[in-house]
Amino acid sequence: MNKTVYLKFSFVFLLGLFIYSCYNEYYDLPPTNLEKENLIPKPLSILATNSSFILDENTSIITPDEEVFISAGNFLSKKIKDKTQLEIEVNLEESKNKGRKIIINKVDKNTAVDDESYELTISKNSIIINTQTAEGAFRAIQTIRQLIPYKSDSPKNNLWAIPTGTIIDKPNFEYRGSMLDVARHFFDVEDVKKYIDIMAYYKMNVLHLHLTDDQGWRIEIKSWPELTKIGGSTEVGGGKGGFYTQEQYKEIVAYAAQNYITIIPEIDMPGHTHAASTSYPILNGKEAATLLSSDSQSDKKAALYTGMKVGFSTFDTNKEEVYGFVDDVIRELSALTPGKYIHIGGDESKVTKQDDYACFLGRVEKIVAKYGKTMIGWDEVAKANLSTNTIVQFWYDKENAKLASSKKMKLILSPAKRIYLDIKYDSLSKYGNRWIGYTPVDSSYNWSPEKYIDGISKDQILGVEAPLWSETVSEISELEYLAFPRLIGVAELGWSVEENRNWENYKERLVNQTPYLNKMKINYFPSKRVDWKKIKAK
Ligand code: TNX
Repeated sequence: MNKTVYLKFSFVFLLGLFIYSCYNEYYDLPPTNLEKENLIPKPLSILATNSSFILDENTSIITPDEEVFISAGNFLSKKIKDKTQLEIEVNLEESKNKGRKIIINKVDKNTAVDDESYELTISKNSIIINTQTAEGAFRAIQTIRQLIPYKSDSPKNNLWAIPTGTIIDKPNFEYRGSMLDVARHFFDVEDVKKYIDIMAYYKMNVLHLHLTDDQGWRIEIKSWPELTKIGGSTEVGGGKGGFYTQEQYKEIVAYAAQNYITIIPEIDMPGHTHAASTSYPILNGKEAATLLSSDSQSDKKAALYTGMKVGFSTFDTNKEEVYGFVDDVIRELSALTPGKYIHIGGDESKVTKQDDYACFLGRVEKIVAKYGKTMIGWDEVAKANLSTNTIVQFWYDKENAKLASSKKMKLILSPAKRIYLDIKYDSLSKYGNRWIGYTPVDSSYNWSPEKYIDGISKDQILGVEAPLWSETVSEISELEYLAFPRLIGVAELGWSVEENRNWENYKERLVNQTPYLNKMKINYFPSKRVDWKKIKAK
């Protein structure tokens, strides 16, 4: 062999070795198992094919040429950047022929298939989302986000291995919600947005805002300005309170919509209305009499309520002005709310006569319908004579739930015993209410909405919602302490079918949420019922 041939041979050999070692870096990753990933909520079905899709700087995202799909692609690209620092292009012409692809593929509409369902096929060279809607793509994107490890599989090459296989997924219930009580203590737009981010990550799709109560009125109503000027000026404990301007409320609605979450506003009536009646004494003649002789602003403010009792206030349901008021409020709120539901409360109206209560709700239901919306009320509304379209939110009295179902009304399940996020975990809980006992993390997860109330079958249940009443929490970190990790379990109760839910398996997946919870700076409660050291997440 002469020298040139030898040199050429060595060059080719070394080049080969170099290419092989690069490939090695790329392809010799340990086998994976998609079925064992820490996904929450658990998908309907998973089939693992045991190798890896490598996410790196050459990966790109391709979407259908429709604004909603492009936004979904941009959302994924942004979240990948936040987690890995990789800049992944969306629909860039030059990238079409190079690198691996994440493809959102719109399939033909089949009415038998849910809008939120998706099929995710991850192979070595591509990730394909098959879905009918951008909403389905958005849910699939949360699955992809959860599959990207927290640490790069090769920091040198900045690449991230995603396990291969196929996931077929759809929600167990169409309604998967949470509620924030911004009335007892006010939480600002940024706090609500953070809550929305986390809900979306776990595929929840409804955020109910409890906007009014005895202690505060939190939404600007232009035709009744004193509601926020007076009624929004304090909160439990006498803090400064606050309210959303209509612009701010719209900002929340729009942010939620980008995350495929519907906002449901609640105006609680005819009880829980002390703040409204203090702002406009006409709404309740009796309470007006208890005001100081003049009704100046400072006197009214002094008459606001900053305690934690319930059940002492009511509108005067026999006054025509009250219905004019309700009409104005529902009209303004409906115009700001694209979702189909308006919640009218209806709970704990202990000082409203039963006949007056029923008559009031019948009229309110018509007003809600007049503005094209469907009414939701807490379980007591089942006692009034309402239409079958009205939705009943079960929270306490199973008899009310049964009554509603006998009237063919649909139900949202929010059993206080299981998924009231404001209930203390145990006797050591720093915050929270305890009127119904304690709710540790396991008992919050370990129940079946499908079987919770005798005689109520799954088809009568719209879904589940976890309310968080805020009497005892005034800071977002305190609110988070109560909500997390319980809310994550509720997300699984809503999305995953009963056969796929299991506490032992769930708690392993839950501990592996800590990198996400830490990254989001969420002040979760480190319940001893879960072994937080068992973390495997890379
Ligand atoms: C009951 S739930 C209430 C709220 C309280 C909550 C405290 C419901 C419809 N009414 O007014 O804040 O308990 O857990």
